[in-house]
Amino acid sequence: MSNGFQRVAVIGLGYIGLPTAAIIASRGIEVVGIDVSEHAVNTINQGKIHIVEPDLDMVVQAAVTTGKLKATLEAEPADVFIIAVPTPFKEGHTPDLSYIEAACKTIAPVLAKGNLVILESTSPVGATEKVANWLSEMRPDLTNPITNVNGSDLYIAHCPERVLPGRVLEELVSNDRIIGGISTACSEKALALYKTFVRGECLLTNARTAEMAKLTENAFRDVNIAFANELSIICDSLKINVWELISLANRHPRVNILSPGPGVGGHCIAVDPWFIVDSAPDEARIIRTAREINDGKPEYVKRQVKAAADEFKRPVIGCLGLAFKANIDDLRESPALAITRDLAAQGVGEILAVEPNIKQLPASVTEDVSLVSLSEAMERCNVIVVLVDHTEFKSMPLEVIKNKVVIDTRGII
Ligand code: SAJ
Repeated sequence: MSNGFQRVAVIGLGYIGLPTAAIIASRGIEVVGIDVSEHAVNTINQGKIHIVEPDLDMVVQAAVTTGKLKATLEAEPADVFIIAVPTPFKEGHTPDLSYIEAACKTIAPVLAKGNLVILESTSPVGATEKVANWLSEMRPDLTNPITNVNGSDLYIAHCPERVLPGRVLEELVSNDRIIGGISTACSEKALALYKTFVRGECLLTNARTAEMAKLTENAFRDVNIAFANELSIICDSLKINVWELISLANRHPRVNILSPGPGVGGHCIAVDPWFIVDSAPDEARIIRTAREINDGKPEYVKRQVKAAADEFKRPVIGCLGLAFKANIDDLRESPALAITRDLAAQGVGEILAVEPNIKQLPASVTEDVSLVSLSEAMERCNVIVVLVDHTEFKSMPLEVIKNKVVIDTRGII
């Protein structure tokens, strides 16, 4: 079912853009993926993938082999342009929209009357209107939906992605989607596109509400993780096992406490709440505090490791996991990576990192950290810090950790 869309362009072939491109291609629509990375473009055109995501390799390979998906460095005309580029923050936690602006510059020359432009990148409130204004400046010949509510040449909408890394292919299809058009006509046009591959419900609203909904979802999770992280520190000082405590409290029918950890990582939950704080600095008090609590957790873990290492003449510390969460290779904004790097930089001991999902250490940690197998780390270390609950670590036999000091930030041991 193509709903009249012949060709879709996806700008940004990362964790969201590539799976989205591949799924749309799998529905028989021609998809062109545009990326600034030559490596990504070449890899995809060989039917391979440059990121780790379960089953994505098969879907991409099938889409490329059938000729429905190709990747390019330059924009080409299409009916729909889906922008799926990163929105990090700059100094002072203010949103950096430069990748979105660059994506607009890339597509502007090939835009035509009737095109639909969808912003999927997580964005601060007002960003979709900015896209409409930028495109208007870049292509004054095409009328935009802000100033032409009753009919414009371009249709522009925000449809935030909500998929969980590790379950992207499933959630892309099954999750409900929020579609916020600049005008109702924009929402309806975008709805027709999502209907081609989304089985979940598509809920229509305006662009600003859609932007805020996405930020709210991640801020909700951040606040709840902050609660768990704060509890873990309180429990340490009161000599209570926080994992036991949480499992007991969660037996209450209306209590559902999340899991403490070494801090919150990734490019979403650790970033998006700041966009709300930036838009409403005086009002967003819990949201800001939650960010500060979660950002403070790595310092707390480092102090624990240092105290444990001080008990040994030649401390060898096994850092289990570098990714920002279990069973992925994504090291972006990873507290585990930051803790490992800082422990090495502070000379706390010899640092052995175990990360089964990567083949080499990122440049930021190569000095004084060795990437080793789990068995080598277990043979040599006297302090273990569990930073990520990867499956490989969960099945570790208990005798290998006998006589070692264990700091388990994930509660797997
Ligand atoms: N974490 C905890 N304790 C928990 C849950 C998570 O410490 O109980 C940590 C994880 O270890 C990780 C971080 O939080 O470091 C974030 O992990 P996550 O699995 O909660 O979420 P993400 O960042 O992988 O994906 C989130 C999802 N948002 C929500 O669940 C509300 C996903 O649906 C979004 O699409 C994604 O952000 C995004 O792209 O915004």
